[in-house]
Amino acid sequence: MKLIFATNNRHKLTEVEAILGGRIELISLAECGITEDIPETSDTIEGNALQKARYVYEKTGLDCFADDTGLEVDALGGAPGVHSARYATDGHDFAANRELLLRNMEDKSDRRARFRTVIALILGGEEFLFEGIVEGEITREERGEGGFGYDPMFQPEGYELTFSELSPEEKNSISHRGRAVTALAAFFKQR
Ligand code: ITT
Repeated sequence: MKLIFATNNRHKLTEVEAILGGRIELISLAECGITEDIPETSDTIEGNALQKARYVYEKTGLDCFADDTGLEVDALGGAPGVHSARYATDGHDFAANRELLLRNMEDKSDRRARFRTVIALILGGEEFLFEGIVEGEITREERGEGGFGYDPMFQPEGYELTFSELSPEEKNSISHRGRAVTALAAFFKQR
């Protein structure tokens, strides 16, 4: 089956393709002629995922899904949360976002945090939501080269390595997005 994945983030596309392992053929936004930035103006992760999926469904009339992810840090009252992409600047400046987070965490001893992903699927006009969460902590410095976004400073619970230091397969097997996509795949298997 074919599904549009409503994302402009190529790292996400690669990750989700790897997790689905060819069971579902993903169509990118570029392939269906959507080149503009899709608005993400909701104040919740669920709301943004739905907003992105509805935008694409209204434009194409085709089955599609979008994911929205937030990094929720306990010592910062859940920030950056829904604002994770634009924490430091208006754009998606991963390095600037990490730098600001490290600075805001300098004097914090409570390092607990979690990544939360919500996938919104629109299938034949019907809407479905899937969630994936991974608990962990914010490290005191960046470590590793892999992944993207906040990966070099997020150490998942039970591991001594950051998401950037784990292999893509290891990250996908325990990550927020991995768990949400696994729930999505199980939903299709059941139908
Ligand atoms: P799209 O909306 O086009 O899908 P995006 O980059 O805006 O892409 P999100 O709004 O879902 O993606 O994610 C917000 C930010 O959270 C993102 O820019 C990254 O900085 C961070 N993020 C998301 N998933 C991540 C992951 O697996 N590892 C590290 N950081 C992640």
